[in-house]
Amino acid sequence: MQTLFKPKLNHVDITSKFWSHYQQLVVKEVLPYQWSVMNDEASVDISEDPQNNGINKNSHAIANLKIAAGQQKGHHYGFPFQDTDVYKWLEAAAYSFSYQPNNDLKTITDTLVSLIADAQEDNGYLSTLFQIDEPQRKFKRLQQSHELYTMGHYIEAGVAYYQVTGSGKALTIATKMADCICRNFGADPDQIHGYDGHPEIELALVKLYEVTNDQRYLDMAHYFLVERGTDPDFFDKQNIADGLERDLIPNMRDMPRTYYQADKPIKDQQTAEGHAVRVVYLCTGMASVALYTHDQTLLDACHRFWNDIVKRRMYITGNIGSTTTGESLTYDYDLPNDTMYGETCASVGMAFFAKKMLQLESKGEYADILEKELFNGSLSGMSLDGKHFFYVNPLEADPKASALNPGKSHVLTHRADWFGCACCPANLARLITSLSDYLYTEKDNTILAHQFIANKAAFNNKVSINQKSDFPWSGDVLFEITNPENCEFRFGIRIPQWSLGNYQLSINGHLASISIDDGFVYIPVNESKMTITLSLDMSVKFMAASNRIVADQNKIAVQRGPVIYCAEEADNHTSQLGLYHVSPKANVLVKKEPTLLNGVTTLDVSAQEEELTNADDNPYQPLTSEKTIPANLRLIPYYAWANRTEGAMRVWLNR
Ligand code: FUB
Ligand code: ZN
Repeated sequence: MQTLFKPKLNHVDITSKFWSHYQQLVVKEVLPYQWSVMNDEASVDISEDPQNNGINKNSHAIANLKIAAGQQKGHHYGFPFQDTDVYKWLEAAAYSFSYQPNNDLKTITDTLVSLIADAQEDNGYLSTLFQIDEPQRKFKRLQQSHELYTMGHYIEAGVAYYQVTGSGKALTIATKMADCICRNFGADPDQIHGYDGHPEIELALVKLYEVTNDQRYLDMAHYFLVERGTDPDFFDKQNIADGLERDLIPNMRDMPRTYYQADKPIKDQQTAEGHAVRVVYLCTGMASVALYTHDQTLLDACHRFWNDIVKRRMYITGNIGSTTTGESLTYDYDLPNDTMYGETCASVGMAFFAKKMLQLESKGEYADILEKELFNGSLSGMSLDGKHFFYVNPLEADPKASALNPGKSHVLTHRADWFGCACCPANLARLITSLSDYLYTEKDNTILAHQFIANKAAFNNKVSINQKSDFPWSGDVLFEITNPENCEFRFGIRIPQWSLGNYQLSINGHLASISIDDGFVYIPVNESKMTITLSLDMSVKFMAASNRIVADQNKIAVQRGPVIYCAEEADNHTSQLGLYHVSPKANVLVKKEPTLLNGVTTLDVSAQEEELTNADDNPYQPLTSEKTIPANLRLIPYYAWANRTEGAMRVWLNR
């Protein structure tokens, strides 16, 4: 194996007040908190996962590794993929060292890497459930086992840890794992002609390929993608051979093959179907592989799935997953707001997919979605204290409905301490700590600045960029480019979709008019210093949904910059937020509230409030003109809801 022990230098420092706060929050609160939960040292109330799989005793994630390593006695507890909570946490911690070196934490993570190395079998295999309790069933029930998913998450963590700290040990665990996978899977007669029920290993193997240059890892990732669905009976055959009733996760056998994106080969899959997180991880894997192999069938599938998700199956907040049944996508324009799923992991995964698509193609629409996920659908997954999390992210919720309507019991109206299936908390943490990797895309002779999150960036050609802004509250962005060697390159700045008709660009103090090319304006740079200012449209926008989306017909959502707003009971005296009617011409007062919800801009919208009918009245009466009174409807950013008194919330307001 050719290993390039060259730790990556993180060259982007986030200076944005908004995001530095979150990055520090992860270091100070989120990582220590999650570590104590995974060690079963925190006194927490663990909610069952929204699918009610009956796992909510404790985390046991570190204990599982200790048992596999022979350091402790006992059985495995938790989901087959319980190890991934630890790996995602390790990955988040690794990225945090690039902006906040922390010796105490580093001692913990080094010890953890040693524990993982001890838990790993000599042949590279590592999945604690199977090592501890089901040694005969390794790779025998891939529909449910998550073994490759689990190892994929370690590989991502190991690569990150190696890139940031230079740890050869962390990387060796990953390469041993990948070698084990390469031996066991493939087209040879004695290999398994299959893949995991949950995509993830594909994108992880490409990350490993990127740091090792080992072609086998890229080929393996490619194999998993092209093999997927070619034998639609693959999982069923394995289940029968393993013993049909011996499910590892209840109900998973009953899911349709589309749930696993394995009903037919990817090249023939026309729409994005099934479990939302599986879809977006699969897409990220496809885009990652296509970047190096230029496999047109994979690229075509990326485009099909992207369009399907973004144009027909995504909420205005960037959330995806319209139903709790199978945590899945459903059908075009089916986007109910109060029974939906919108898993945090799916939004995080969508950000991964968008980032990869940007590497493939310089199109603003990918960065628009990335931005949407960052400021809305992903961020809503965590409370302002960093210790409470949403798994499901509704656009409309009422505590009473969640408590009393079983069809809404998966919709929490407060963030939980932790989950029996704790996939989301550390997934969001790793996105936040790696945010500096999401701001620029470099290709050929072009630097694309596609996010407006303030930062200081240094590029290999000695170019540095100091991007200043108070985004997302202000749309004024300043780029100071220093180019000591007078390199010639193109600087592409995204003009966000929400500002298309109204923005101003100045270069070195002179107004500039440059036509937009697929969402970007390109500025040739060859001077040693250049200053670019961009003023984006921060006016409040009343948004309508396509009238094909039945759930949003006759409704209005409110957006300012990239931030989607919502009405919350805590500000608006009633749980009946549907009594408010908003006109698209309503006056809005935009107010900076430095002490509210850690500093937000609120919107006070003049509305009409209907009178609530008497409880004893006949509920159905001939239509009369509604009695309304003028009222003020206060809106807060969606990501910040459920941080005060528990109450109702809605994004889509009645017209
Ligand atoms: O199956 C592993 C993870 O658990 C998925 O990505 C989440 O959606 C949750 O079901
Ligand atoms: Zn999740």
